[in-house]
Amino acid sequence: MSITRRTMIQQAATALIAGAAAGEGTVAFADGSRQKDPPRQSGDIKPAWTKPALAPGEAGKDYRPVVTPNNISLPFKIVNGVKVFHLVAEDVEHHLTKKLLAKCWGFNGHVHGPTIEAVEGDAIRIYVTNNLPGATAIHWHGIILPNGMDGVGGLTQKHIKPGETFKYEFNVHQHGTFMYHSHHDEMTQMAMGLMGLFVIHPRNPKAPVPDRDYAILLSEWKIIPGTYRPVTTEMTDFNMFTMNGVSFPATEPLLAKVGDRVRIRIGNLSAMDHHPIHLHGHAFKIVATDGGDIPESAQWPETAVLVPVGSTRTIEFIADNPGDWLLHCHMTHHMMNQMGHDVPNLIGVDVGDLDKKVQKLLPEYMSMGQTGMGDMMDMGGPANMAAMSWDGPFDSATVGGMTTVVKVRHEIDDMSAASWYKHPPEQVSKPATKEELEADGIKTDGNKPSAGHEQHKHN
Ligand SMILES: [Cu+2]
Repeated sequence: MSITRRTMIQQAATALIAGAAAGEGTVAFADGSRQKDPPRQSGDIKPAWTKPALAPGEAGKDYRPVVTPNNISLPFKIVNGVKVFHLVAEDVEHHLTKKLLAKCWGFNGHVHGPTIEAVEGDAIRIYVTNNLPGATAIHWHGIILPNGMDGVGGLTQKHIKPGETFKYEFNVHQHGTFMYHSHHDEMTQMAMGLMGLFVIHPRNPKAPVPDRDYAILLSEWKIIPGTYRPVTTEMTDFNMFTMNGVSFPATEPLLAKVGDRVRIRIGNLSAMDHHPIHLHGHAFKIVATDGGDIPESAQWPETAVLVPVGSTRTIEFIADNPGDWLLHCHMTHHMMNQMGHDVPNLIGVDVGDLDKKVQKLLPEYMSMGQTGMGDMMDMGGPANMAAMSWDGPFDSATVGGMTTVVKVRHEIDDMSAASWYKHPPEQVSKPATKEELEADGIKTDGNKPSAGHEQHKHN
């Protein structure tokens, strides 16, 4: 008997009716066969937040506070066993670098907002006051909580209008690195800086507790040199890339003593870019995401961790290599500050007396980039602009943007953050002497060593 579409539908309908008649727990198929429901989770299915809260976790006893470079942790009060926080969304004038001031939106005078710290089992109450010119709503990213506390403007709550204060209440029964950010007019409000980190410490840690615990939030901005307002409609051409709201060299270094277990929590709330964050001088393991801990058997060694937009990655390593080690986004355009963008490519171009001619009309004109961007240095430009280079301990340096330095030392003191690593002299790369070159059989042509092969001849 040939099965037509009609008979199939009829059979399916009959099967469904039969299935329904047979009661729940049966799945019926079009051919009339029936199968038992796959086994389900048994017992009472409830999300973690329904568990009763524990006594508020205490710093020093239940957890070691996290360090958020260039920012602080949000203070709180304990009222009847509940940790009470108060975030105020407001205008904040904020320096992305020493020379670049921006008119942003932040929380409690900071860009981004201070880090909220809690302990697994804590009962939390967060008041959010809106002192912005427009409505907002604040979402607790990655935290398992009642739906009406999720902070999505319009979907799970009314907007927090200017002047209003809303109350969010939930128990946290998870640990890890999470975030908070505006979830109303997201494109505008997140581009203006309305975001922060939310760290929940484990109540009874199973993994080793780190000696150094740092938290970094990545973001990206478009700020036209000479102006103060972030361009919130930008989709692709961002020109400032920040860690905790600042670009190198304004980023505070991460200190570690030789032998320390170092944890670095990295969240990314950039508008459009995932960032591969690379650490020099050490290999690390990715131990957690904002979804939870990664079992040790599933961790593998890395030197760069891709932190996608809207996620966190936590890395750990033992600091065993003294020095000043860069920690930076490996996208080269994300290691630049403002002026590295939109410059015409003049590499190898002889501009001759072009500058003199143009300067008759535009006295401050200067050609840039004939040997790359490194020669642009700090050549002035409009007021309120991030510098291109800075004075390093050896030479002027061009790294900027989404960059910081992990300073690993045998001893840490008050000067460690401000001072550069003192290298054993024999361990620093320096110009090779004629004798050294000759001893290793490297031919030199005057001052220019040759690689020892014939130059390719081009017609
Ligand atoms: Cu990047």
